[in-house]
Amino acid sequence: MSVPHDWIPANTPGATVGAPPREHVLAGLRGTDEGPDLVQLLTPEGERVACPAYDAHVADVDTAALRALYRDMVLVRRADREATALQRQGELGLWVPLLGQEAAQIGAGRALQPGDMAFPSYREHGVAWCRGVDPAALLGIFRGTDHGEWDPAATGFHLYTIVIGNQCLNATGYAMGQKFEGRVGGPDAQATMCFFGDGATSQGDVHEGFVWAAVYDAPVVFYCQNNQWAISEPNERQTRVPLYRRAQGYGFPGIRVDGNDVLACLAVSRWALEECRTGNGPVLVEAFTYRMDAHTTSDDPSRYRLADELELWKLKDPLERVRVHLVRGHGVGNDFFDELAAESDELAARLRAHCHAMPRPGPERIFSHVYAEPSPELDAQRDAYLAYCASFEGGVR
Ligand SMILES: Cc1ncc(C[n+]2csc(CCOP(=O)(O)OP(=O)(O)O)c2C)c(N)n1
Ligand SMILES: [Mg+2]
Repeated sequence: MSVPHDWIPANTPGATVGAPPREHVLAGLRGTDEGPDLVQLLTPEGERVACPAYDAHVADVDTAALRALYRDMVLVRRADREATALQRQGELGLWVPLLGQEAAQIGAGRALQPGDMAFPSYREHGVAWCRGVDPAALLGIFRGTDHGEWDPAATGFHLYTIVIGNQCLNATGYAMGQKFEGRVGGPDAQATMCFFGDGATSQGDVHEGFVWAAVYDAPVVFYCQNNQWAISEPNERQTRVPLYRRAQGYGFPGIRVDGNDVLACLAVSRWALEECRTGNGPVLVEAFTYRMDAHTTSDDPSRYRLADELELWKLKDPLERVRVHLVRGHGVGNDFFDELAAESDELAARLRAHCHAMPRPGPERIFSHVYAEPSPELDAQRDAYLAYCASFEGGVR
């Protein structure tokens, strides 16, 4: 039994009564209350704590496996920082940083099995990595040369979805398909995992996905990365109860996990996916984390949040706690960290070279891959556009 917790702050003003008072705004800005039900296996100080409900789900994670999880997080962070730098240098039109959410994404991504399907939003570069999508393949979307060049069927990783919450409908539909094909229960059981943010929970699509999945027992894990902010809107403006508790109203379990603890995210995700594979889906997982950088490179978070909030979350850094645990708890020495640093440098250099070498697409490219079958109307539009481009001296590129 969890300790009763007063989730609704005293003196909460009526929803329609003007601007909220200062204390209310500050409470929202510091909306870092983890609450009594947080699942945590590794503290911010790198100490492994017992968690009877979930320990068994990571019993196989030995030193080598923990090093591999740490390596994943270091490399995706490095790819993320490199892409952010490329945007600042004008090589990408935009980038969506994942900084701070590495554990939430690697824990979930490594819990997925090859037959499972993942539906990302636009920040899931860490999950992409776990599904074997090279970070270089993400760059085209943000350089404007393609709409995502990986194969969702081959990788089990759907294309990025910018329309907030929309992928919850697609994921639920896909999970229903898995169910219709007899993929629930049995040796080749599959599940679907749907990634979305705290702000997305206010979208109708997410609600509809929840309702549909609940009443048809769809094998889908709804994985909400609560990074505390939806651009400039704090959690305070999305909900009056912790997000994981929303699941209760739909009739399925909701778990809040420390989203900066890769071991806990792995354990909870494995459990949730197994529930779905064995016919006990859906499940909601709220990974309680923090977006340490801007929403996108077009955003300036200093306009709407306090610097001390970021300082607080730096102490809970998802990479640092694993590094400390590897050194103190597993005797991992400098060689490992030095080699990893060299590997991340190589990855960054490769990404940079790839970005510079990406061919500029011709004007006809925007018309390709719109439909699986040829479309006479679209062909006519393309021809008219190409003729228009050709009417300029030297053509238009
Ligand atoms: C339907 C829709 N409405 C609005 C937007 C603009 N928009 C882009 S990101 C975003 C905030 C999403 O916040 P959250 O769900 O918490 O995800 P996060 O970006 O924090 O990962 C909004 C409103 C959009 N892309 N789609
Ligand atoms: Mg968010």
